[in-house]
Amino acid sequence: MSDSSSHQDSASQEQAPQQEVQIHYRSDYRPYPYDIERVHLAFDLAPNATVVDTTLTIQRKTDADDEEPLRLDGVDLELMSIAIDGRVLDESEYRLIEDGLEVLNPPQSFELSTKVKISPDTNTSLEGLYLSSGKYCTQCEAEGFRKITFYPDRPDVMSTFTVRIEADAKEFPHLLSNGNRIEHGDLEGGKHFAVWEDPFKKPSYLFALCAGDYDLLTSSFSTMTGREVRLEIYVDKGKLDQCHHAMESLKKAMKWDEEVFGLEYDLDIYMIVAVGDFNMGAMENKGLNIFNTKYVLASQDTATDTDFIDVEAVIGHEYFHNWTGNRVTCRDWFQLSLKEGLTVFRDQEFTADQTDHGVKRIEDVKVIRSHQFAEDAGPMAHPIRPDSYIEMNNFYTVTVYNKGAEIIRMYQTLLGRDGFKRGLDVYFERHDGEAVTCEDFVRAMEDGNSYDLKQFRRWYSQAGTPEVEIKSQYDGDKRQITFTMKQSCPPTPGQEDKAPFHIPIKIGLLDDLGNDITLKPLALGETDARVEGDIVHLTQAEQSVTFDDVPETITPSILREFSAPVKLKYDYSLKELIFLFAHDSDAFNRWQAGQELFSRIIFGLCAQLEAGEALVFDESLVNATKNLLDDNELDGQFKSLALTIPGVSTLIEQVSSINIDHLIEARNFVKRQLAEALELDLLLHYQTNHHVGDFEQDKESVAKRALAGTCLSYLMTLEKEDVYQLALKQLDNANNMTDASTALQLIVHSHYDDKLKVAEEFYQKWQNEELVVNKWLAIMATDPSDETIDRIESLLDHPSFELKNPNKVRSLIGAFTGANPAQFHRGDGRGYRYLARQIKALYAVNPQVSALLTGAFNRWRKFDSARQVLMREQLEDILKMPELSKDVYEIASKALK
Ligand code: B3K
Ligand code: ZN
Repeated sequence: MSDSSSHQDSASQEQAPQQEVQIHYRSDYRPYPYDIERVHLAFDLAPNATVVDTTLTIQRKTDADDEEPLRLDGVDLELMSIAIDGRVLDESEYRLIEDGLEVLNPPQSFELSTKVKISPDTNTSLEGLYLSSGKYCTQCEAEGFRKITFYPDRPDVMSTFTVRIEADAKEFPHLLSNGNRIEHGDLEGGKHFAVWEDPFKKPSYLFALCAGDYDLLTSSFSTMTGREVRLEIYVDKGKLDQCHHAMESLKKAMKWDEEVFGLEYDLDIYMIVAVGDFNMGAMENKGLNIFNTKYVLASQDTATDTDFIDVEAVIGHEYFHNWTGNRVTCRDWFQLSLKEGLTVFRDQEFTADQTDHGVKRIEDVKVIRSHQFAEDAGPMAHPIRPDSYIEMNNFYTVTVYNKGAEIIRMYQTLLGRDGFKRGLDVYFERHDGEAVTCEDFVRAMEDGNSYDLKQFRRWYSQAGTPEVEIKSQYDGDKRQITFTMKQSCPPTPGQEDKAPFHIPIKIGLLDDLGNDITLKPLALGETDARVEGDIVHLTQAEQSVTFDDVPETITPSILREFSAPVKLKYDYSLKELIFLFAHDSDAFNRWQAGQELFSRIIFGLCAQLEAGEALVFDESLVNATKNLLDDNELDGQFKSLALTIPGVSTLIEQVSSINIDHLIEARNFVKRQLAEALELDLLLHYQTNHHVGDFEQDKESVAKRALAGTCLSYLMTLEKEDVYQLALKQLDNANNMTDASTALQLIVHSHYDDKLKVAEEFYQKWQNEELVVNKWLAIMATDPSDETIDRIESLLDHPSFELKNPNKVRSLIGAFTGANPAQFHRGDGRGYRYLARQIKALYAVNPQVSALLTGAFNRWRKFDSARQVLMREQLEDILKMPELSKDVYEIASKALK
C-alpha cells in the first residue's frame, strides 16, 4: 500500500469542511475484539527500503462479534504480502482502508503474517522508524508504531514481542530492541543480526529499536533482592566522557524507587540510547529508553547546573515509568495523565530529595503559573483527562503532565504519605500487567484508605484554574479569626459551569515574631470547612473556617506549599507581604510573598504608564530585598529565586488583558531601580558568591553560582562599563558552563557595544558541541533588542541551524516566541510573521514540532486590538496552507474559535 499522505487533511484547507477532521472522543472507547498473544517482528534495515516482517498470533475474544473484520492501523506502509496461517490472502479477503487494513472474516484463532516496506531515511516526522545521523531509531508513543507495521496501535492491546534485526555489521554494530538479547550472529554479505525477546507484555507504543555505531558506557546495579542489572548508555562516538552523570543518576533513581516506593526493576538489562534528533525529552520504552542528547550528555564544560539537575530528573522520570506507565499502562490515550501526572509527581519528589524541597517546589509551581495557567485559560484548555482530541500528540501538555502531577500531590496531602503509599500498593496489586483508567487509580486510592474521593474526581473532568477568594475577619473580643472562602472556576471551551472542587488549603498563622502559632480550628456550623492538621478542606462554593486563641497581630500564610493548583486571592497589605517575605517558615509562601510584592508594584507602574504619569518607584521593595540578600541563614538558591522578578508570561496570567509594552517597561524599571538602590550590596554579594578556582558541584557551590548570576543580572541593568567588564571576565575565566552561559547571556542581552563580537567568539569556541551551540542560539534569539528580529532571520541560514532538528527549532524559534516577549510581540508584527513562516516551512517536515510552535499564538486575545489583528491574520493564513498537518490544524483552528 502506498498510503503516503496519511491524513487527507482537506479539512485544514480554507474551503474544506471542518467535519472531515476526525475527532476522537473518550466516550467512544470500545475494547479491541481480539487478543494479540504474540508478536514476531523481523527488520531488514535499509534507508529507503526497510522490510518489516510481522507475525501476529491472534485470538478473537469470546464475547466479540465474529462478523467483525480484524482492523489494524497502518500509515505510510507499502504492503508487500499478507497471509493467514501461511496461506497468502487474495484481494477479496482483506481491504486497505485509510490509515489501516481490514482482514475480512478472519478465523477464531490464527497467525497473521504481513510484510511491509518503509522508508526510515525520508521519515522526517521523527515518529515511527527513522534514520538520522546515520543511525536508526524509533519513537512510537503515541501512535508511531502504525508507521512501522500493521497493528492494533492502541495501548490496551498488550503482547509479548520478539524482534529480529538484521543490518550491515560495520555500519550498525549495535542492534538493540526491548528486553533481553537471546541470539546474535553474522550473516552473509557483511551483515549481522540480533534477536531480542521482551518477557513482559506491552503495548506497541513501548516498542523500540535502535541500530548504529555508538560509544557505550556500562555499569551495573544490584537490586533490593540482590539481582544484578546491567546498565548501558549508548551515545554518539566521542561523547562517552559526558555520560557519567546520567549513569549515576540512573543508579540513584533505581535506589530511590526501591527505598521510597518499594519498586524494583524487573529485567536483567536497562539500556539508554541518546539521539540528537528527537521530538521530545525522552521515551520510556521497556528496557530501552531513548533520550534526547540534551537529557543524557553533561559535563562541567558543556552543561549548566540546571542541565545536570534536568538530566537527573528526566533519567528518573523515564526510569519511574517502568512501573507507572509500563507495568501498569493506560487503557486509552485519554488516560495519559494516569501515567504522566503520576510519573512527573514521582520525578519531582525524587529531585526534591536530591536537592532541596522548598526550592524544587518553587521551581515546579513556576511552571504551573507561567505555562499551565496560560493553557487552562486559553483555547486549548482541557481537563487532565481530556474528553476529545484531533491529534493525540497535541495533548502531551503541561496540563496532563504538570497539573496532573499537582492532582497526584493532592492525594498525598489528603491521605498523608503513608496513605498515598497504601493507595499505590493497592493500585499495583490490582493492576500489574493491565491497561487501566484514571478511575481505576482513584478507586485504588479510595480503597487503600477508606476515603471518599467522589468530589475529588472533578479534578479529572473539569478544566480551568479554580479561583479561591479568601477574606478574613478578626474578632478582638473572642480572639478569633474567621476566613470566608469562595471558589469559582472560569468557563473553558465546552465547559460553561463547573461544580465545586475539593481543594486542600494548607494554612499557617504567624505571630508578630514570625513564628507559627498552633492552629485551633473551631467547628461551628454547617458552612464550616473541615480542618485536619493544617489543611482546610474547601469543598463548597462558599465556606468559612474559624481559628481560636489568635492574637490580633496575626499574619495568615495561605496555600502553603501551593497545596492546590488554584489562583488565590487574598487582600494582603504590603506590610503583611513584606513580613511574610521575611519570616514565613514555608519556603514556598515566603517566595510567593515576594513575587506578589513584585507583581503589585509592576501593575501599579503599568497603571501609571497607562495614565501617562512619570514612573514612581515604591521603595518598600528595597529594604525587603536587601534584608533577604543579607540573610545569612538563607540558601543561595532560594535567595536567587526570591530575587527573580516574575516573568512576563506569569504576569500576563494575573490580569485579563495586557498592554505588553507597558508591562515590559514596568518590569525593567523595577529591576533597574532595585539595582540602583542596592548596587553596592549586589556587587558585594556577587563578589562573595562568584567563585574562581576549582570547580565544585556540591549544593553550596551550585547555590553560590545561582546567586552570583542573579546579582550580576541586576547590576547589568545599570549599563556601566565596569559591570560589563565583570561579565566579560566571568565569561573569559569560566571553567564551567553555568558561569559562561550566564555571562554570555547578560552580555548579549545588554547594550554593550562589542556584544556581537563576544557572541561570535563563543560560537567559534563551541561550534562542535551541539548542545552548547543550542544554548548560543537561544541566547541570540532572546536578546530583547530591536535588531534581534533581523539576526534570527539570518540565523535560519547559519551553519548552526537545521530546521529538521527539533532541538534547534526549540532553541531558536521556540526561545524567541517563548522567552523574548519584547521582540515576539513587536508592534509591527514582524515577530508574528517570522513565527508563521517557520510553521509553514515545518508542518510537512515535522508536524509535532510545528504544532508546538503554533501554540505561541494561543493567548492572542489577551493583547491590544492591533496585536490581536496581527496574530489572528497569521493564524488564518496558516489555516489556508495546503495539506496542513492535523497537528497544526488543531491548534490553529481552536485558537481562532
Ligand atoms: N512518554 C514520553 C512522551 C511521548 C510524547 C509523544 N508525543 C516521554 C515521557 O513522558 O516520559
Ligand atoms: Zn513521562
